[in-house]
Amino acid sequence: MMQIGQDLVDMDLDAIREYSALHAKPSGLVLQYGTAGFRTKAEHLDHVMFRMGLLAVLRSKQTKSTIGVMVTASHNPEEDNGVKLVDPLGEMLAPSWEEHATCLANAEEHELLRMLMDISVKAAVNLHQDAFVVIGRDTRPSSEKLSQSVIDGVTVLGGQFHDYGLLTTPQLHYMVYCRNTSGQYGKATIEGYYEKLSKAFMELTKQAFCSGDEYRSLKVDCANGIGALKLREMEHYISQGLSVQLFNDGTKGKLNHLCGADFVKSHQKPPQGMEMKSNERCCSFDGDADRIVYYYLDVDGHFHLIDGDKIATLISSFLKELLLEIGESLNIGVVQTAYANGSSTRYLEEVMKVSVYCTKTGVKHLHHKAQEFDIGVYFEANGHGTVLFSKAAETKIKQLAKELEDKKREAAKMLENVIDLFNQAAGDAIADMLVIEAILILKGLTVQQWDALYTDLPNRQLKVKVADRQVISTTDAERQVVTPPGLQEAINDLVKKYKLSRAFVRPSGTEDIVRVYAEADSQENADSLAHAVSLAVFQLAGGVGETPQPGF
Ligand code: 16G
Ligand code: MG
Repeated sequence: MMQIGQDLVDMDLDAIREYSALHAKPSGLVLQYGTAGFRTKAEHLDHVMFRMGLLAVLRSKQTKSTIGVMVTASHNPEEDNGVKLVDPLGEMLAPSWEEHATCLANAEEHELLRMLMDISVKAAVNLHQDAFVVIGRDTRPSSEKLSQSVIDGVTVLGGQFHDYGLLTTPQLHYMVYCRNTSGQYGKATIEGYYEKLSKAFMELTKQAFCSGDEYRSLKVDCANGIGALKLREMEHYISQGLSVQLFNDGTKGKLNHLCGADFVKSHQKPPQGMEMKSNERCCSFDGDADRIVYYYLDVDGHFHLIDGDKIATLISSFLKELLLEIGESLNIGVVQTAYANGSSTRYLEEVMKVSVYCTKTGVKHLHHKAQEFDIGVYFEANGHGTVLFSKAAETKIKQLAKELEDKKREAAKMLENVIDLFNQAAGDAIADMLVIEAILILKGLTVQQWDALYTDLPNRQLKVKVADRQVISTTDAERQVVTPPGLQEAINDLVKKYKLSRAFVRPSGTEDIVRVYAEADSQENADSLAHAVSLAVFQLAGGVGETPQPGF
């Protein structure tokens, strides 16, 4: 204790106090390190950014590794912002450090030094260790200034840093991972990222039989965000295999406004600003390019959404075929959340015969579960996901790619390229897009054929405002309500009234609301069930404001 206290003295307490005052916390403001970091209106975040700079230094010292800090609020409105820390292997911050982050962000000015000391003691941080932090940011107008505040926090604690400036969230994860594996995984530069992904993509698709234009062109809605800048930079690396046409590239519209993956998925309609002809393959990224959904208009002008569930299905069936070809019985597991469409789960289990698991919402939960398999495919319905290969599976595949012959060898090489394409960390819209495009080209599948794998059950998502959303607690991967009493029984009774129906509710981890999900045999029934469940939430969980109305 004394020793740590002494170390802190070495750290120039006056400078910390002085800098902190320049990034003063509005007193009384309380924020949580939520599902994906801190997220709120940008004007409330200056002190949080400074303090996350401080925390990143402590985490870096503790792990003796480079730590990442990403300034973004993903699919939230342009006025919001947020910050999250990236752990040494490109993973989400460890849960115990999420708690430290919350404590540090909420400490009042006069408690800050004490809090830094507490964290250092609790986490056994060696304050004499060097620290290195890498920083990235999205295109929000507030991001540049906020990332400067992160840098202030890093430097005042004596940490060194590299500011990558504009990056997608997955690109920052990539940089962190590269730096902590001494470049073995790839070069920790933006060119390194493009080279690694495009090389794997070009190799994967070079055998493709189908090379017609319809297979090689794709329309991309970039949500007016960072994805547009980065895809434009990457375009020429992949142009021989795929031509991308960018929409909502940020030159006119507002970030995430009426566009982007979250808008398309939750409204189940095309983004504004995109010219769609029937049967053309289109996709949308979210504001920091870690989510992707596909869609198209059929000849009657009907909109068809191809969400994360169908992406997981396409990818896992491709991987299964390749494993069959090389004759290796590596186990594949598919991880979903309660939002996965019932049809997708049935198709994966009954037709494809793969094991499916359900976890709580939030990439870290899916990621954790996916690590249990040789090959863990995980996607949230909202389009956030990736494939994880265990180290053993990766080694095995790389060895087979050398040893096997003919077709088997080709299959093993393809798997090797898939490994190289998927980012090691949480999902990456660019990597996912390249894998999906490669599979469609290789299998000669049109977007309609992909869509026809199974038919989604009609579904509806609604939000309900309540006084305190924490009164709702859940179990069974959020599929059952525990409190308030009576709510689960009410949901059960409502679900019984419809065919092929299912419904659940959970407090949002990113907004001050309760989310309601319902699916049933028709859109009308899904809507009606969702509305009835919203009313039950409103009545039993302390609804505020207007009673939920039917109709959308
Ligand atoms: C965050 C999560 C996403 C999750 C969403 C749920 C990460 C990187 N992102 O965006 O995975 O689907 O939150 O939001 O974990 P909700 O709790 O408001 O429904
Ligand atoms: Mg995102």
